[in-house]
Amino acid sequence: MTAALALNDIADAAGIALPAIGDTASGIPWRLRRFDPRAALAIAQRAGVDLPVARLLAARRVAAEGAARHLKPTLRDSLPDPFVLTDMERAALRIADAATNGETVGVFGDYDVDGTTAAAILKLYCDEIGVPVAVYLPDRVSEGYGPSIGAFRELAKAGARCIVTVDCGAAARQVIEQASGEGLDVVVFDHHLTAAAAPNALAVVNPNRPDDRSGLGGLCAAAIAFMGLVAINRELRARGFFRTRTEPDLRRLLDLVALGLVCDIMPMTGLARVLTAQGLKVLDARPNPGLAALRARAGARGAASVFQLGFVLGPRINAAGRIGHARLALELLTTGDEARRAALADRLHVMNAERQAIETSVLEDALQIAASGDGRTVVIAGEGWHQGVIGIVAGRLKERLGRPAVVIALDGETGKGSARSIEGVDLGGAVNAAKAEGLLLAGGGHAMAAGLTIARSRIEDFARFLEGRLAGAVERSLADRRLDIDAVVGASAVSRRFAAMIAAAGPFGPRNPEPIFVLTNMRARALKAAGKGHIVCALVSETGESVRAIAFRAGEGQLAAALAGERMIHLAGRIRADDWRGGEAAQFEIADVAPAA
Ligand SMILES: [Mn+2]
Repeated sequence: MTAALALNDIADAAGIALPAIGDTASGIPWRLRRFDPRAALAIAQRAGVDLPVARLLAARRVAAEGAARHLKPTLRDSLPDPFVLTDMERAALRIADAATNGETVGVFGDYDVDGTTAAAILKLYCDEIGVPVAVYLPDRVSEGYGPSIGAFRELAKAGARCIVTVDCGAAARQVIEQASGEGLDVVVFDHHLTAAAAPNALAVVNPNRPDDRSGLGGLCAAAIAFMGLVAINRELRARGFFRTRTEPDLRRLLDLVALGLVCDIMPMTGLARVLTAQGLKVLDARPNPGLAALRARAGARGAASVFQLGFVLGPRINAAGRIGHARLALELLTTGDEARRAALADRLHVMNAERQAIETSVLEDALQIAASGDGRTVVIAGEGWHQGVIGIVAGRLKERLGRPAVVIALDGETGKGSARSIEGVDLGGAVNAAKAEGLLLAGGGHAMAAGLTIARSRIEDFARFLEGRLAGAVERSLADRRLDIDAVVGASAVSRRFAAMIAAAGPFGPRNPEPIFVLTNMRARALKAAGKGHIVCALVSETGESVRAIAFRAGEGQLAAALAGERMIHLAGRIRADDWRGGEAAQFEIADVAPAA
């Protein structure tokens, strides 16, 4: 029996309820994701896909007309004319002028993954077409985020009259106006939402500026830079630039674009999803040599995946900017020297391990301090904490405690803080309000993440302010938590074939969540510890069908307890190809467990 047949009876019953369950191991109730059964049927008919997959697409609001293309995303179908971005034409013409005149192009980037990959994309392109290029990436600690006049002057000294800022610049009004006054043409490739008016630059390409109508607000800086290259390449082709040179194949840069998109946590919908899907193919077939070296050094196995981008390559690229300098990562991604590449991959790999060790030690300190508080928000400050890891630690703290967390690294009489929120709690808004109240020296951010500078003497006041402002929203957010289930399936759905069908709806990420399925009335047998706290087991159905399953990082927590003892249970989880074992293997990756009532 094929997976599809086994699933049809379930998929047809659109209104099927979840089985009666007891308390879940996570403590979070399960809820069946809503979808329109007629839309699912239309998708199944128009796109010729099995109903279970049509149902996933309907739940993700994919239209029937676009469903076939959704499952085979191509740039040809999805890439808009880059000129739909406000100011892109001016930007492309200026950079094309630089190329035809043999001018040096200056690039000012950022120390995070998106900023580094965006800078690398521009540099690789210029290198390939023989245009001199100078890149400046700021130091996270000594310079901080965004351009400075000093950096611009350094690029000017290297010969650049045209400077492209990537992943920054949208809020750098003063610096850019000063640079323009000194005769520099500044082009901004950014995606950050800012309250202030766009700077008076030669061109400000930013899908999130108020007068942009491109609808591409979900692109990161690396993707904007890629759109820029599409435009520049077209312009140079029209000027006959490639009559005497080979035209670069821009698709080869897509693995870097995908890395930027995933690490900047962009919504996996629309063009961002298509670019990521194509980027993953590039990473498998003809990867950036630096990424290939890093992947090999990390011992990553199996096909390229969003997981590899976000959890293997991303952290290693980021480690450079956190505890070394981002220029190491840029060099890894752009050098033509194989020995140098291997040395850099090794260095970033080691730096990442160092970063992990620092992070663990700060996290342990922070958790200890947090244990003494009982608020709905967490504000923690410490002496001697590495500024490069406080953002990650705030994120971990938020995950562990299920509350918004602010982590402040104190240095003398002031501290720099990083804040991470939970769904539905506007932490950035609260930080802005605290700044307006005079509690902060500096601060700003988005709903989910913010940064701040604070005087040591105001930390308690700030903590009280945050608690007063956010406690209600945190309570509501915690009470509303649900695990969204896509469908209840039979054991035979855990197959390579079905896993491949689901994967075609990916890559998954924000706004395109990976489907979660429920297996009912199973018993977990042959439990084995594996790797770093994982549990591997066989799930056996009432009719004796057996499914291989794994619970990652289950350790000795609630999930492990719920799996033990061969009780009758329901399981929520993902169905994936098992690249570890390879071949036709598939497995059920357990997300949560509930006792069968
Ligand atoms: Mn970015």
